[in-house]
Amino acid sequence: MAKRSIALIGAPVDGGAGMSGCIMGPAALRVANIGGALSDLGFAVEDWGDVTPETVSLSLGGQTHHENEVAGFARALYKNGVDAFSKGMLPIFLGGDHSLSMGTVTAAARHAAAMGKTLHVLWLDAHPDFNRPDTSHSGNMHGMSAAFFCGEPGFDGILEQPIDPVDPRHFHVFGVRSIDQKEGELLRERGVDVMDMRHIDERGVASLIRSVLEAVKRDDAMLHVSLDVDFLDPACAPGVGTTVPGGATYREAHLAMEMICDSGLMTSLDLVELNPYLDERGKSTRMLVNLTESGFGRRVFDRPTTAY
Ligand code: NNH
Ligand code: MN
Ligand code: MN
Ligand code: MN
Repeated sequence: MAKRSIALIGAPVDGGAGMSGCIMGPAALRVANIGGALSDLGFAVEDWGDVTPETVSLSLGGQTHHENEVAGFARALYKNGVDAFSKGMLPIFLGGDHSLSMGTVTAAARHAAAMGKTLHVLWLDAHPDFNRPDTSHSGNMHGMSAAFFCGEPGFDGILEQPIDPVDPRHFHVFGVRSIDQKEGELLRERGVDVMDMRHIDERGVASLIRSVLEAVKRDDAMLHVSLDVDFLDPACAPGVGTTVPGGATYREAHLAMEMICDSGLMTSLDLVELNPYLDERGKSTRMLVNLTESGFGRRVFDRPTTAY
């Protein structure tokens, strides 16, 4: 398979999270040389720098926080994302809190629709981020991004144009262990593919990830992967504002990324919620770079057939 060019797109947004610090995420990932790591794996890498958020004035009502900052970044990311896809590139979005997926996933969905395809989203996260403004307890928009791109109501004016909603059955949530009550009801009503930690413990990473990749392949769809640092166990990635115990281990997370790589199906990636202020000597930043390398072909030892 020909290697696609990669566009690194920085998104230093942190108004969507409950605490600040993700604004330093893109800088930390560059300090850890994410671009060089991908070049070493044989990719042509362009760093597009950090996007400039647009100026937005809207109110979602309720107690939603920082909707203008979040919408400003979402609009800029949407445009940059569509641009990268139309150039045939694979964008990697360097976050920034998880609200940035409001722009990145909608861009992928727009490109998929323009190509007559559908989009699947694999959400590696302790949380499903499926709250709406009217179900959220916190008002934090990083907990709402998936509800937005799946077409739930209550988000008017985030983007200027109508979105191409992701089919909730094509939204695969992997590794969750913290779900708010109304959020859980909504996930069930909409038929979201929820794989919680118990599923992973009982069936293992390989069989679950394989089923996701098979669905993507069956649909001849695009695949957006969104990697939230809190997917990982706090022991291997403490640099995040919302650590939840019982997360994916180093080995589990690598296996997921290796299988995604082998499938050749991933068309875009978010690296989100990294908070360097909370990190321990760059540990979480390096972990994210390391997982990205696995997602783009780093191998311990090449095997003749694909694992997937
Ligand atoms: N569900 C909570 C909320 O909506 C927490 C979301 N926090 C995250 N999501 N870190 O990944 O506020
Ligand atoms: Mn998240
Ligand atoms: Mn999370
Ligand atoms: Mn399908």
